[in-house]
Amino acid sequence: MNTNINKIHARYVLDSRANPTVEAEVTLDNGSKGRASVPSGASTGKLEAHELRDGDDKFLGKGVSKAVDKVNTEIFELLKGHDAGDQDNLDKLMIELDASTNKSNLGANSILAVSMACLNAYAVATDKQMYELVPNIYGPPSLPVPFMNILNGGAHADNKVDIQEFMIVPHGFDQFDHALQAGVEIYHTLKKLLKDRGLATNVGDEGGFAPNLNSSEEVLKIIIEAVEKANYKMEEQVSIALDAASSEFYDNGTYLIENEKLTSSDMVNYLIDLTEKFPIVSIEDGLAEDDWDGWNEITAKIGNQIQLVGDDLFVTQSHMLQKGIEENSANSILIKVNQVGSISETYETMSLAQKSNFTSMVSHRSGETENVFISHLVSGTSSGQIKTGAPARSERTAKYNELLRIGEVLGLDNFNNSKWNS
Ligand code: 2PG
Ligand code: MG
Repeated sequence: MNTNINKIHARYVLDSRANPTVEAEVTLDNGSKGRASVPSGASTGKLEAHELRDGDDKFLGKGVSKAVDKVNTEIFELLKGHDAGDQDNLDKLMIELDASTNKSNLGANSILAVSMACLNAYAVATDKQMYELVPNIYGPPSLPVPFMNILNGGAHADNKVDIQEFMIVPHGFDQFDHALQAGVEIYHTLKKLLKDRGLATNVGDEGGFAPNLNSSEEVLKIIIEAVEKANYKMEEQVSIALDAASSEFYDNGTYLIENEKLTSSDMVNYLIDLTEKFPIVSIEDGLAEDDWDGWNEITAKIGNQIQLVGDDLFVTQSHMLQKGIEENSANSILIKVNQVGSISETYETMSLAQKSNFTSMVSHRSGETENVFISHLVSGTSSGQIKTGAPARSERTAKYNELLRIGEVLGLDNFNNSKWNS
């Protein structure tokens, strides 16, 4: 079968925050078509691959017409006639044409849209699901434990909560869909609890509630109440994870959290204290991207019990992860395809993580589309962990719904939860 690229066409579409983003459509010689659109972050790491935006007066500077043009001209000319099944080659050609260190010439948004659309087209052509084309980095395909962000703060909400994401981790279930159901029931129970207390039930960018609570402890207490009221057992069935996104409140060696100024060591102790008081199993970006000493300190102190996930710290890039491995700065990496900007580099980073005994949590961005590639990425690599927001807002549920569909093939009981169940 001829799966060479015949046509690539890009357009702008809108993401979940009313900003334009790039969508690419790839047509192969045999007529098969694939399509993909790219997400966009708000609390971005400094070293993320470059997102090419127009910066003019349209869309408040956020237009992507330059990125769309790059796909329709330079990238199409480059990839025309190449086999859509050779992902490494396609990505390598685009990276070479870009020739910058952070994809600033073509834009990571242009490159990634094409990279994912080619995989999608090849899956259509070969009558496969995308997860079947993804390398089995951590093991044979499986369904992940969902890290469901049910309460939003930080840059994702207009409230006073400093920690960006409070996630429930429904791990103590025999099937993925039962875990999802628990997450949904807890979400609704939390909504009712907030309402009963006269607190706002409007939601943040990732679908979690964004009430005006004053401290992380207050948030954690109400989440535990919701879990128990929904008739689930804390720890045995459901645990808690955080994304502090602390680069957002770190300046000049100081963390400004809950109206207090903390040194790096104070911040480490603040987090350790939270893990001692609450059933927290995973903390992402507890320390800021520039605070490597803080990362090393927290990993030395609690890295053997708590998953410490580097997001802004590693920006999904293997050379940054390598530094973290050498310095023992974390034990897990967040995987966001647009932080690195191509599928094959994402695989490379995840393979390095796997070889180094780091876990990988596959992640959405706060600005999302209906694209479901990450559901296939997490299932195919068998990384066992996905965070893709609350079980609300269609751009979030699209990912959970795709996992339900994948589960019909893999078996919904093919649930990769053993890490969390003692
Ligand atoms: C994060 C993400 C996704 P953003 O910090 O982990 O939850 O947020 O996409 O805004 O970087
Ligand atoms: Mg993060």
